[in-house]
Amino acid sequence: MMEHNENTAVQEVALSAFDYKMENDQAIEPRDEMPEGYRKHLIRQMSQHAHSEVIGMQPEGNWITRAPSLRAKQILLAKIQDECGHGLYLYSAAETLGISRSEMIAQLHSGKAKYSSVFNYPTLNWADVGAIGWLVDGAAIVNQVSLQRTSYGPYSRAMVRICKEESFHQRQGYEIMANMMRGTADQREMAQDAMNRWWWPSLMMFGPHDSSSPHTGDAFKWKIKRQSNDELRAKFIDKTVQQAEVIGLTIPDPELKWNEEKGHYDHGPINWAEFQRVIGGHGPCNTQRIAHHKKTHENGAWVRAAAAAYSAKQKSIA
Ligand code: BYC
Repeated sequence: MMEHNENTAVQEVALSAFDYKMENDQAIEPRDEMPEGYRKHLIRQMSQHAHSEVIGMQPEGNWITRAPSLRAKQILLAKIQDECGHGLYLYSAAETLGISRSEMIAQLHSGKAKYSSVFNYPTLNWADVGAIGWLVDGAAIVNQVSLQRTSYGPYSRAMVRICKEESFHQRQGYEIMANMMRGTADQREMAQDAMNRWWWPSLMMFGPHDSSSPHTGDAFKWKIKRQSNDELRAKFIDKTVQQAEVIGLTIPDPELKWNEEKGHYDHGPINWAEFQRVIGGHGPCNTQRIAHHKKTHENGAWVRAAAAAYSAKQKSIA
């Protein structure tokens, strides 16, 4: 009984240290005591973020062998490798919260863990590779720049590094779109068509409106999110409208209008029924994305076995 009381007292002191750090904007580190809800919230978000980076390699990977020039191919390869690296930083950061990488992968395969809705749409042609880099990475940066100040140290530090690489990705996509807009009428039409298909899924990346986002309350309380889904979406729209204008692309939203009072663009309604369908597993490519991940994971079993055997051997020598 005595021991129990002492443990409880120690835990209370540790949790008030958590509150102190929160109030004073100090990073929470892996060895710090933290509320169970905080730990679970982060595991959910960070693992889904990691899965998004890795699944996000698939739509672009389809175009490595079909890139229109050696230069374009080299750049695309480097970008996709970066996405893989981002996934690895994020899995490692999430592991500091007490979940293993294999558990996270099992949750992805069983459908318990989500990944970004946007990667369930197909890449039909080269303009789509441009639209992904420009719009999808562009949306990701807006979200991730904000996450650089998230309260969990390892997540925040991973974001700093990821954002540096992500800004190159966004420029890679914009360059493809700008080049196509300087090309033939057919190329301009392809670029506009890709824009039309990727615009709305990119807006959905920021998640539901604040009024229907169940996790936002806790995320703000624990300083995991510093800006809300709608605030970040508005930021993305404002900067992208200008970039579209410069290269002559039209945003596929007849209701898009500058709102002087708010200092932001107003936009038309987002199709949330489509969003729910896609995150519920019924988007155009959900089945294909998970099947490919499972197959690749199984094919990689020998690599994991070899790494484990090598590590055991090193330990036995030491
Ligand atoms: N897709 O209460 P909410 C990249 C889910 S990849 C799927 O607002 P939260 C790249 C949400 O998880 C970058 N699901 O949640 C890679 C929750 O469901 P659960 C990916 C979504 O967490 C390769 C439910 O809806 N970035 O850069 O407060 C090539 C309610 O939502 C989505 C990140 O992952 C969605 N779009 O806010 C190119 C950023 N939206 O978990 C590029 C990290 C919402 O209860 N994540 N849901 O089953 C975040 O910042 C936040 O988790 C979100 C959602 C803003 C996404």
